[in-house]
Amino acid sequence: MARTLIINGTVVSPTGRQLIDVLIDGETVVAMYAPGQVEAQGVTADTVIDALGKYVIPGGIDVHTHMELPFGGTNASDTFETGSRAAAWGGVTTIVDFAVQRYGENVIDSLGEWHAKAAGECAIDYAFHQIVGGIDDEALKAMRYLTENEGVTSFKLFMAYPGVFYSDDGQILRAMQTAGDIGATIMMHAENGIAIDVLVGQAIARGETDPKYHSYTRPSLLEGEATHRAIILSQVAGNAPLYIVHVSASDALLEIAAARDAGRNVFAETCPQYLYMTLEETLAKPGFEGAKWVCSPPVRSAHDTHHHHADLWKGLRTNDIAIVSTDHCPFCMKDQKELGLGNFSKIPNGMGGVEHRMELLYQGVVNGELTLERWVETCCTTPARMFGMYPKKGIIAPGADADIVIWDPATQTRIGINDKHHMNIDHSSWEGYVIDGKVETVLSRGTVVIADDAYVGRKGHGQFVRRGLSQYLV
Ligand code: DUC
Ligand code: ZN
Ligand code: ZN
Repeated sequence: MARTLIINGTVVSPTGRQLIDVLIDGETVVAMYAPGQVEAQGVTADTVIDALGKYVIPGGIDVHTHMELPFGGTNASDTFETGSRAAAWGGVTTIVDFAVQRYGENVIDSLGEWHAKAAGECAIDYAFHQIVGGIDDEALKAMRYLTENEGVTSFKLFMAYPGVFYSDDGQILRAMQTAGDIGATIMMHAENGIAIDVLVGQAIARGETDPKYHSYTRPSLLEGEATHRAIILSQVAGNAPLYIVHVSASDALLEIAAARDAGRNVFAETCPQYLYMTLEETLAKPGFEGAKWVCSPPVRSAHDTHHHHADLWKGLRTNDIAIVSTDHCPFCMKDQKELGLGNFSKIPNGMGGVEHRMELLYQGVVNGELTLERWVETCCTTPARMFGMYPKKGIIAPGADADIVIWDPATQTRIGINDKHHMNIDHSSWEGYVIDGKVETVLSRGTVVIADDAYVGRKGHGQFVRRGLSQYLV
């Protein structure tokens, strides 16, 4: 098997940084050497990568992507092929995507459908969560089956989107009771969709149809309320593991922090759009341009009583928010977002970001919001532990998969449709952002997939990862 040595780099983990050389044999990290030991011990390799002046970090893990998601009468524009390749360009070596069961469909069949979409297509490794859009006796049995047999141990429910993915409180409680019983994690989209639909109907009736009304009709109070309700239901279900996805607002974070202070099994993620973007600079752009940023929960206003950005960064530092994912769910403006011309509620919800999460969060390090170690922890290591993939994924250590990113802190990355942009979307939500630092080289299970500003990977290299239970539960 081919041996690769990465020399002279600074290896970063959640607990520190160290000058250390890394030896890979085939797909696996097999040894790590203090400076001078490679020469002293006569270690040789087929390929030597010099990482002098660079950070050597575990491959990024994005635990929230929606490749090809059917939504709003169309499908997310990245396939597993294009989306996983864009992820590799962004220093991501594992994605966890969502298989979708809608009301009336069979859960196990729907997982099979998602396997068929992804198999043989991916540039990097992939795993699945399961969306359960119709909780009934059969679906509850399937949750148990998937957890025990299929390496799918987390289930997303929606308190939003009535008539599409929505579960009522009784269904949520039953799913949480099952999850608590089998040790699985419930991932919750926490927005009060019933109340939101009333506000949306009233806005449309008043002629308020522009994209910005998407955010005005989904107030942060209704994210806070749903988050509170989800937390209480998980408590009633015996402290069932609960992971709040895509937290966008201080209102929700306050509920999560209180639950965690009380010792509950409550965890949370946020996404770069909620750390950087404001309603005024995105959705409220003139005409229909704001449609590019229609996602749910929405990007929040800079004029809210809460300072959402500052609170979310703080939540990341205090671990009330454990993970940064992207909710990557891209739609082109042409023919897709355009479905909502004249009616914001028909704009497919979602934006693309799988390529830029590592970059945008590294900018948080440069800006003094996070330490280098916390960057690695929130983007690489905790995702692996939260979703049962550690220590195979999420860390550079002997025995781990050789999923490794070499990061150049001395170069900049310009994001934009004519700059760095490899996702299958006709625009970039991050157009014009200039980031300090750059993904230089990416290895997926020992194979170089990005080097010298080129994709050198292969469709089908990525393998399905069977996951265990969350490693944060006692
Ligand atoms: N939010 C989005 O913006 N898109 C897809 C699903 C979701 O919850
Ligand atoms: Zn969601
Ligand atoms: Zn999502």
